[in-house]
Amino acid sequence: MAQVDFTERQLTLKLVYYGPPLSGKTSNLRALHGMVDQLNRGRLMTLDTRDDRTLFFDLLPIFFRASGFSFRIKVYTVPGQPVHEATRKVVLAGTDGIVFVADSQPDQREANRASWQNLVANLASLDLSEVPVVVQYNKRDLPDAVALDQVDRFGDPARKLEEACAKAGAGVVSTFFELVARTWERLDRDLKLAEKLGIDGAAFGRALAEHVGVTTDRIGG
Ligand SMILES: Nc1nc2c(ncn2[C@@H]2O[C@H](COP(=O)(O)OP(=O)(O)O)[C@@H](O)[C@H]2O)c(=O)[nH]1
Ligand SMILES: [Mg+2]
Repeated sequence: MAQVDFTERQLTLKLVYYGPPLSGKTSNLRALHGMVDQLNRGRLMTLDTRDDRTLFFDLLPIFFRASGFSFRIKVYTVPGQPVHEATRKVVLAGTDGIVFVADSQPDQREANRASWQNLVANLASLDLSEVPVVVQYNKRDLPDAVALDQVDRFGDPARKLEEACAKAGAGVVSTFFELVARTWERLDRDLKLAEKLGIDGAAFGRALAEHVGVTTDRIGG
């Protein structure tokens, strides 16, 4: 759960990008890093092996001030390979919100499904089943991408889906803001953030948007 420090007037959120191997989690973080003002971000830490797969995790810290409060958002990715189960659990612990990056390619359906089931099981075991999950279908640029009305909605036919071409940066910021909004909503319900911090979700989103390039985020443009 988010850490609120009233003495230091500081709130720290932890967000995690989850999904099967090579779906584009690190690409999301790279694109996001490129769209955050330099003054408001820390170093993007990525740790890739030679075959392009994340070995441990990536971390992008974002920070900004609003209403006399310091906000820190720590954005992580997990390694997707089944063998890295222990790392995934450690990264997932205490998370406030999740983006599930699914791969749009038809041959990745099973990998998406396996990773989703792994996420659901890990959230249950960490007592995090109430944490908001935003589903992003990435690699929409590929010619064989499964049509959006035919993709897996992971058990919820009404589930809202985000579309992205993370490699080109499209859809990355809108996914991130959807996650931030849903995370705030949920924390506000449980921690009465707006009341305690004197800033509501909309104002929080606006303050964040001043430092993250919303205008550069257009699918196909
Ligand atoms: N065509 C296409 N390839 C992508 C896209 N996003 C990521 N990739 C590629 O998919 C591979 C895996 O991406 P990466 O971000 O490392 O995936 P991760 O394992 O989930 O962190 C890389 O070769 C990326 O260049 C996309 O939107 N479109
Ligand atoms: Mg990665």
